[in-house]
Amino acid sequence: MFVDQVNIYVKAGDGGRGQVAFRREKYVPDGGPAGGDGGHGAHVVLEVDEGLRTLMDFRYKRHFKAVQGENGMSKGMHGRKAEHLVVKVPPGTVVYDDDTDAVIADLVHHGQQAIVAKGGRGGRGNSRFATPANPAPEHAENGEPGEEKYLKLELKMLADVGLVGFPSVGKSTMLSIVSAARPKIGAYHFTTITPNIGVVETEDSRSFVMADLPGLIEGASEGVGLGHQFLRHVERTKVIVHVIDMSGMEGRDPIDDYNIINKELADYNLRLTERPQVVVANKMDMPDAEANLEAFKEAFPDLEVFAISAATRQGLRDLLFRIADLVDATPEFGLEELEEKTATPRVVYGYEAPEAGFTISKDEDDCFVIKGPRIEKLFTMTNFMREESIKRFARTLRQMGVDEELRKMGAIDGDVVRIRDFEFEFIESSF
Ligand SMILES: Nc1nc2c(ncn2[C@@H]2O[C@H](COP(=O)(O)OP(=O)(O)OP(=O)(O)O)[C@@H](O)[C@H]2O)c(=O)[nH]1
Ligand SMILES: [Mg+2]
Repeated sequence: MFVDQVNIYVKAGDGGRGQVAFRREKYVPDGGPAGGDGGHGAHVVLEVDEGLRTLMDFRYKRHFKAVQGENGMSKGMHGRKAEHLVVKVPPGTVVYDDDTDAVIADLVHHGQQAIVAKGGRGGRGNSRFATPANPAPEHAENGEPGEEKYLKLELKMLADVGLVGFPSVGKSTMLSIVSAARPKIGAYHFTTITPNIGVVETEDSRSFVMADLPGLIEGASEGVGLGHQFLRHVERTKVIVHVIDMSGMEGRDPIDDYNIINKELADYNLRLTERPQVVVANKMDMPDAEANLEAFKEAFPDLEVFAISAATRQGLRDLLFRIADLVDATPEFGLEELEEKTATPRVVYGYEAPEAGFTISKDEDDCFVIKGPRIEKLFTMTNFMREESIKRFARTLRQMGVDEELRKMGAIDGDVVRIRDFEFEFIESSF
């Protein structure tokens, strides 16, 4: 198992602004309020797409912003609500709130969705604020801001592709040049003891997960050279890439190598031979490689062989295309086991009302600073261009006990009070 991880930022759409408007009809002298509500802002939604295998796409795009709700209009027309932003993730993606480390969603099945940032409610238009005492209010709300979050996406991956072959044929070297993985490479046998894994991306933007499995030797299927443990890894892959050292530099014949490894795979589990296999002739930069390849092709005339050099990076492009084709075309093996181990499907639709509490502190410049989620939200939803909305805002603060608290802290007329980047004067019992 290997964990792929990315950090992203999501911002849901703000709600649209509510409208202040009045009816102007021919025979109605003083029309009532007719400002419509703003539309709701769009959510950011993550959705499982079983066609995705990795979190590769998020390396290039990490910011996701959903659109705002439409503003309310006159004649009682509400703004349209915005279309949700759906972001596709591979099955098995676990979503964390990066600030708290809490799990927000555990996405397993195709089509499963989780709202990771809630769109803001549309602001109410003035028709909603009419009361017998104030039948023509000049007040409307701004839209509620959409949630924003920093998320961590985590994907536990199994390899799609396993690099199989004798020790020192260049499996790890190959993995290191086609992915960001940095496995240990050595001129001695069994350099790799536990598999390394990397995400490979082809030129046509397909991606798959590849592992450099430990080297196999004759008798591996009976346990020689830790064979069982090594072969177990092969069982979990879809496609086998069989790497052969074509230079013969270690004194073995590549034809024998090919036959021996295939026999070990078959002896271990016949199902391994059902797996598509891509044959790679490596170390083609070495002097005897060309001649050995000729002989190899004569021995296996029907076999497709990809001649490459991991050292000089030759021949890799077509090889990767071929592997990607096979990964796309091959169904999963041994998925039953995998599903048992993954967490139970669970989607958490979190909603928390903003906390009513607030804090007041005194800044260096003697200004009173008010903080608190509910107050700050109220602040952003208030249109300070309108006298009536400002009064309403002040009234709500008083109801919440802000004025009293300010007074306790010694605030007097004319003192400056700040909420976010907005400053105003404290005036006792002004409203
Ligand atoms: N000349 C040449 N040497 C290579 C090439 N690919 C790998 N090597 C060398 O072969 C040796 C073994 O490479 P590794 O990538 O560690 O081989 P491995 O198959 O992962 O070996 P194990 O992990 O021990 O099974 C190293 O010294 C590499 O530098 C190649 O294309 N040409
Ligand atoms: Mg290795």
